[in-house]
Amino acid sequence: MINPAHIHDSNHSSKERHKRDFEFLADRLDQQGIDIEQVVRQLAEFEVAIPSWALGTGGTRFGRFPGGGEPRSIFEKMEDIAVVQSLVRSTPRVSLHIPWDEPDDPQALLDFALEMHLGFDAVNSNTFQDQPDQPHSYKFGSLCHTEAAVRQQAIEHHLHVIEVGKQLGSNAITVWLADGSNFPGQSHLRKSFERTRDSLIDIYSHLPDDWRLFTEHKPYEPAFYSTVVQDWGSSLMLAQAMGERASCLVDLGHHLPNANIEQIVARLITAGKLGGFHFNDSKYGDDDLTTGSIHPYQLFLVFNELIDAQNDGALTEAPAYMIDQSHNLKDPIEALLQSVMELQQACARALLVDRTFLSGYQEENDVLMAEMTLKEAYETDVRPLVREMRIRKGGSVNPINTFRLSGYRNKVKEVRTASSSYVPPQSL
Ligand SMILES: [Mn+2]
Repeated sequence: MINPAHIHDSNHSSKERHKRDFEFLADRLDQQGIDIEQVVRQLAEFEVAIPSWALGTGGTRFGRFPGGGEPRSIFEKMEDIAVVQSLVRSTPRVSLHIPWDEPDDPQALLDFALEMHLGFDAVNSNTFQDQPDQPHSYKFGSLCHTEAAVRQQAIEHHLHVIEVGKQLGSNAITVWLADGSNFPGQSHLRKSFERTRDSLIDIYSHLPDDWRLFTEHKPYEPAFYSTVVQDWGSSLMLAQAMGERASCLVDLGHHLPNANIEQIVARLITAGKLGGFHFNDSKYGDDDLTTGSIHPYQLFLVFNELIDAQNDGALTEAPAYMIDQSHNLKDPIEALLQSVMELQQACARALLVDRTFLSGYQEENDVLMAEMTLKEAYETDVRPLVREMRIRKGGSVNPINTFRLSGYRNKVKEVRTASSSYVPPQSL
């Protein structure tokens, strides 16, 4: 673990410089009529879950290059997530994947999590792979399958995932389906969607009263001709068919190039069906790169929609936020720290948008000034504000630097030796 004294000492060395930067920004924002203290408080409320599969080195179908010291069990993954949380202070919950990280003893895992001051966010099902002991194959789909017995097996898997989640104090399930086809004619486009809908309605009918269910769309891969839940429209239809506690989850990498994701977010808010996010970034497809690494302006524009909707009451329930990335080249903990810092900055920038001005310019059709109002917030260096928030919550001014100086990775490399039973993490 990272010793709190190490974080304190590390912060202390940049204390004077940070103080000057923060005061400078506070003064600048004050001139714009923005109370920096209020923004720091709002930013402190932002939380994003870490998935249990993001702590190991990811890979592609061509290869995987593990860095050493990777967690071998869900308990070691929890230790790494606690390290991330101790430095950035926005990641108090874990999103578990079943069966990859299914605990033998859920109570023992819950006790361990509480010891680490961690909780559990949405649980994730998996019907995109066959498990060794299952009677039916998902080769031709799961909830959409032509055979009722296969659909029933997939439904029961989801009920099992919910049961495990209940024991861990989770209150939501995210459903991403690989169901689809590779060739025209392979499956009946309408009927496969209707079977999926009916299977989901069955799962939803067993959902505990205080739970939510999120459907996650994705245009292609592994299915390359048609994917059953391929876009936000399909996802919305499913959520609407299920009922009030079902909503849509937007994975930023699950869109075709140049899709206007912030507008999709706005549409789902209008429909009252925006349930959650998977953050990552992409250049071409579901690339699962570090959040904000390719399209930081898009990330800001997504947060702009969220803050706008939060302010005017259109967003009644906070979406479930999660980071869904594959770390092929970077140290997974460092990549997660970087992603959380990007999210904190995007959120902070969106909190600085002058919505009175923006709304006025929109009403007057002053295109240039409306755009400049967004740019004014986006181009503000919010790092002192974000650092201040982390300091106040006991975190680090410079999380990556503090992490490197702690020597954590080298320490766990000594303890965590390779295990043949270790399953490399993947990304959803
Ligand atoms: Mn995802």
